[in-house]
Amino acid sequence: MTTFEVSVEPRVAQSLEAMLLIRAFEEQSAALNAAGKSPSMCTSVGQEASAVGVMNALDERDQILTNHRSAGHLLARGADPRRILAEILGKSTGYCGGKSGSLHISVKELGVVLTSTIVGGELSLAPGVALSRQMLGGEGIVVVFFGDGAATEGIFHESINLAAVWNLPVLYVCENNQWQAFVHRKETMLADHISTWGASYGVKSQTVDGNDVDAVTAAAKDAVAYVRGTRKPFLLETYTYRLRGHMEPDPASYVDPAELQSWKERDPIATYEQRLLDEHAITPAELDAMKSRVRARIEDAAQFAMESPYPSFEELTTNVYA
Ligand SMILES: Cc1ncc(C[n+]2csc(CCOP(=O)(O)OP(=O)(O)O)c2C)c(N)n1
Repeated sequence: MTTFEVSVEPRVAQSLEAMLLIRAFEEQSAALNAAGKSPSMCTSVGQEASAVGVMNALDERDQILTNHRSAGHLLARGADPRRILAEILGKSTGYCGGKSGSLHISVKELGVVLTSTIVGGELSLAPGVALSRQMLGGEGIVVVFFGDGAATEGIFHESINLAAVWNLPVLYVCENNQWQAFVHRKETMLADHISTWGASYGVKSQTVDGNDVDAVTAAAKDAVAYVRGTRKPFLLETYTYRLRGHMEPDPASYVDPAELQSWKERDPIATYEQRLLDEHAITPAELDAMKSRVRARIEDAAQFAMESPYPSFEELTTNVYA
């Protein structure tokens, strides 16, 4: 876990530093791609409060399934930015030995079962992972992250219905970032909130401001307590916005500039920084120190990933299934 040298309240410091780390990591990944030094990846810029707030509510007993925008989830869970970046670059020091890249990464020791690049794939697996947890005993729950696009697929409805009928401890976290690759959410669904769909399956649901890390933390803590206590599913929608294109590089020329600007004004990091400064929960000097520390970690991660070797030819057929 990260330790904090600043004197601010630990949870506040942890949330802010984790969001800064994710943003810096994603911008570094995008810069490496723009420089031709990295394959493409999907970033989660703008969605940091959702990742950090939900992870704030989990503990080591819990398991996570995530989607193609997973780096933020992994970092918020405490994964090492060096090893995620190395994985994206296909290096042997990555979490999966360079074989997964950004789209299939898993981190067993942190309970991250998988990243699914098949939209909705994580939803098809979540009830099964939860069922195995139930049968093995224990109090761990399963958290599955998916987008609004995945929610419009049939598999979301099958997954949550099964979890409801079988009483499976799954926290469904829909990160409604308004975009589904190059298609706006409004073109594929009439409802504004995916959480309204939970009632159809008898599942308790809530929408939370996904750009407010404290609000997400509070809502996720309530949801986790419910799932852990009742062993029933819960649907939490974090209402947020994808501030970069779908993938790198993507100039996102299809995005309405006015809409983008309105969400930039609600940037989860800038607004949180300002709130903490206004409340004197952090000083400008502490904030600067935090940012320097994050920058140093990301520069170190980039150097580590770039200098790491590719897997050897002998490793080609190890740890893979066919
Ligand atoms: C089954 C499937 N269909 C299509 C794609 C191509 N694709 C990748 S990401 C994506 C958009 C998914 O939208 P959403 O679930 O809202 O997630 P977001 O990208 O907004 O985070 C699509 C269509 C895919 N990977 N898998």
